[in-house]
Amino acid sequence: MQVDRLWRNARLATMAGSSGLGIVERGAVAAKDGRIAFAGAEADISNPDASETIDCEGRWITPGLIDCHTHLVFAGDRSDEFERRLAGESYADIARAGGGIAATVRATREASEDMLLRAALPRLDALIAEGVTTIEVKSGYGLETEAELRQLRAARRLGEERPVAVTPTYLGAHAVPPGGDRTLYVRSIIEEALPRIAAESLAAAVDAFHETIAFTAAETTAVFDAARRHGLAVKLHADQLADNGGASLAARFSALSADHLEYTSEEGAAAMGRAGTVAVILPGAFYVLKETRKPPVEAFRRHGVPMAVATDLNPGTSPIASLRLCAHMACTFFGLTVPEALLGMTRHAARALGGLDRIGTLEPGKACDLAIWDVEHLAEIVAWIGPAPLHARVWRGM
Ligand code: DI6
Ligand code: FE
Repeated sequence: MQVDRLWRNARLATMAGSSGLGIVERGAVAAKDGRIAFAGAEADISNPDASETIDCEGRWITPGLIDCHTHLVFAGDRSDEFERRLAGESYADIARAGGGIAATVRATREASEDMLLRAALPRLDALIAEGVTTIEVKSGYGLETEAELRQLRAARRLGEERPVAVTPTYLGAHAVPPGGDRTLYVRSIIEEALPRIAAESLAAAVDAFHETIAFTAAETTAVFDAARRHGLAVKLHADQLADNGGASLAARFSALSADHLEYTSEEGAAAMGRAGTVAVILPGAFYVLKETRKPPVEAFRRHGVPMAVATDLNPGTSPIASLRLCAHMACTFFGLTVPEALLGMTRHAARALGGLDRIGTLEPGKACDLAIWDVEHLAEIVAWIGPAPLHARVWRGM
């Protein structure tokens, strides 16, 4: 077998197969033209002829990590809101006083595409430093067509500036623009923004914030119908603050994922299971908002709903640029097991992006995105808070 690079003397968690982590002791991975040519037991690779061979000295290799829910591109800073919350104001109080999402919208509208890009890069670099090789990035802080498109273009450029794959999502339905008319705004999403985003391939999916404080089921349905007409996948911020039937709505549209889900009912979880919709667990916002209601993890297990874990990185409710910390919190707060957390940052996160055929496991034909860990036990990846025990990160075989 003629390959470009061969990583040998490794332990693999391939995340492949229908259950478990796909562990291979004394394993090897080979890359050719940026893709995985081989992943398995070293003894099974026939006549390896590699331009470069790397001895992993028994280290663990997992697929590169995937952060499948971020709001990474925005301008401005809201750490004043952290202090205000410490002084007793609630997230809702601050929003009513013109802070919250509206504050980020003001700053984002004033920023050029270059400024948005420059502001986002350090946050992206923090994720890259812990082994992330694919991120999803949502718009939703422009709330007018041009500003939304600018966010999506900045997101796309992140993937030109750094060795990382970026999956952009259009979240025009994040909030009604400050001072705006909600009917007109939803119409502008459907008639103005979506056709342009589809024509310019600026987003792979469409998301909406379906909550009492944001968009109704009827509005969300109208946006999703339009997304479908343009051949775009959908995802949903669902049941974060109350049970609004968000999980069932997402399932009705065969959404790639429904995200947050703290208040999701048993029926909602069952509907997601039938639809194959991934549950994206976001403990960052739960922690920052000091919420107490936890997502129904046991119901997701019972109904065979794959669980992904993501940062929800945003300047308000989840100012967290560490996917590993969020995996740690998903275990501590919500009771995920370490294997569930690891699958949630790889295989199931890939599925939440509609990308399981390309990324998320160590299998021939997939992108050769690897995280090589300086750990004895895989649990160390999730157990420790602080710098990642990452030995090396490989993106597209390099
Ligand atoms: N879920 C959230 O918690 C937020 N957006 C969303 O879709 C909050 C975003 C912010 O406060 O900036
Ligand atoms: Fe979010």
